[in-house]
Amino acid sequence: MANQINVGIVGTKFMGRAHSNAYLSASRFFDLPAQPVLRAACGRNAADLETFARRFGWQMTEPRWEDLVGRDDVDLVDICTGNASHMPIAVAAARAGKHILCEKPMALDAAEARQMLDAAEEAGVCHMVAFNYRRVPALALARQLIREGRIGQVRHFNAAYYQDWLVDPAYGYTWRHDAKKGGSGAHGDLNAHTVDLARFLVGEVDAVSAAQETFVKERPVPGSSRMAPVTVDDSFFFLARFRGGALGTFMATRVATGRRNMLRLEIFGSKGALAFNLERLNELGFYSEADGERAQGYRTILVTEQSHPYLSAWWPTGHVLGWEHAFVHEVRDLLVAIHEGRGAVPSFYDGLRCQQVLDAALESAREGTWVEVAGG
Ligand code: SOE
Repeated sequence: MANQINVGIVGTKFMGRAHSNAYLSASRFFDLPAQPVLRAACGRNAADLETFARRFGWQMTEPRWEDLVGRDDVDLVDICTGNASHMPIAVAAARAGKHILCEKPMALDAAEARQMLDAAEEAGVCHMVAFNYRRVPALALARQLIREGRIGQVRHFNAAYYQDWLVDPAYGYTWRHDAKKGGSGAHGDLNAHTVDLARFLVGEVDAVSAAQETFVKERPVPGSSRMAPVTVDDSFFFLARFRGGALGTFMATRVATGRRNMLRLEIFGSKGALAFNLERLNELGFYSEADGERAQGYRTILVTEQSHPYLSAWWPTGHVLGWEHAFVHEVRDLLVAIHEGRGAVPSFYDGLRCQQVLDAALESAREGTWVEVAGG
């Protein structure tokens, strides 16, 4: 059969659906050097797994991820499970010689991320962390404009990732509320995205100073009359010093009442600025000193031109994209990297660097001091 890459996916919930859709769309809208084959899907609930496989066209199902990673007819293992299982699945997949796509956050901490990177490098497989927002065209364009010097030297990177699905204290207890299973709360879930974007757009973070808070201390356990203690943050804020001298602010919260999924960036440079809001993801705010006093002001770039990143694969100018399209771009770039036998970006190294920043911020929140970021 023509070039193909056989995919095995672990996880059939939100990210499993987003990734499945991405493989199907990538093969329809991009000229791929190798076609993704949806070979096998693994999930804990048998009924959900059968529905998932049928709906997205996964050819086989596996009840155990240990069996899926060992299949000879799987080339790429896609990890869409809860945070605590990322490391064991990725290490097993690497040892079985499989390429790996792992959802964010990469791991529970930098030590696990290091194990994943070492296993993948030792196996010589392609590895990527699914930081999908790098591949929102407006943010890919932002990186181009920054690299071209259009805003001059970056002085501030201000990031907020606001959600509000945990405002209600009656929202039931899940693995995301247990530090042993989630690593942290909004911090690892949402700051992971903005720390990766900070590295993508500005550069390395050298030192952080953090504060965290859990506003709802316990939550009802679904299907029981018990309450369970919440051992992670509802909100996690930190200041950052970048290697190039810029200052940054990172705010992640899942109790930002009324903000459903607002990832906001403001990047201020010596000659201009950029602004982004995920709830208006086709738009990029741009301010340029070059416009002069009379014509100064922020303009909104509608990022739907054929010359904009990824857009030539989609619709005519002005026809906007959705939240799911960044995942299509992500798997397209991964499949090309695998076919060409080269590394994918963001790799497990990028995932480790992100985890090192997250870990330093957690230490800072505990100690109440500035903490230098390890590694790098
Ligand atoms: C929940 O906070 C969540 O699904 C995150 O886990 C995703 O990474 C984010 O893109 C949307 O919100």
